[in-house]
Amino acid sequence: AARLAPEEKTSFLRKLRLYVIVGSAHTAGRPVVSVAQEAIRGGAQIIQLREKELPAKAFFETARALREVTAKAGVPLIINDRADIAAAVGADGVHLGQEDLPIAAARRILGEQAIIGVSTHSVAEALRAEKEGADYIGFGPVFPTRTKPEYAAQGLEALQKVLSQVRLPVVAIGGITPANLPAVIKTGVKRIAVVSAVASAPDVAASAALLLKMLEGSY
Ligand code: TZP
Ligand code: MG
Repeated sequence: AARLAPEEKTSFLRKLRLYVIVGSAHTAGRPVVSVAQEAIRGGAQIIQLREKELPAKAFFETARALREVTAKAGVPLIINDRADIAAAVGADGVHLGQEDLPIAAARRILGEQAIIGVSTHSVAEALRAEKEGADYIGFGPVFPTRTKPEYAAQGLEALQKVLSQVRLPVVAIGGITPANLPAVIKTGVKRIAVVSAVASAPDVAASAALLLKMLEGSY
């Protein structure tokens, strides 16, 4: 299972820099598990499995395989949307959208030690997630992205506003690439999550390594 001990959770999230999201829609036809392994080799510090189309059975099977490789690597695994699948594979936590289970309900399934993240798209949503007991918030899309085309880009100023009002660890997400990362870092944000910039890249490990290096230069 390789779950983080309760006292490790907060410090892990504070130190987190590079959050990589994988899913079968975003790995350019390559197996999700091998893409995740490459991302970890490059420096991904946490892996999220995001499957929006797979039936529960196939989602579960991928999650179970990812749990094995992430546990071996000592990298936490987060499951998108599905607290039940997270519990069933012994994942470290769940990432909830605004239409998913409430945080308290997910905690009843996963326990106090679970990492619960919430997707937010405005300052108000970010503050609400903090009040409701999230461990971190994702904020975005910072830039327009084909990975989540139904959401309007929030921009760097909104990100800055969230950073100034929220005490939880904030993870910037949406359209982030090595080209625009310097501008993202200038807002003061320490953590980013990416899908395509790593999972769809020709060289997954090298792409993760470059992003991590840029983030670490930002202390
Ligand atoms: N939430 C906000 S933007 C986004 C999610 C899941 C997609 C990020 O994908 P990419 O490919 O890194 O832009
Ligand atoms: Mg969701």
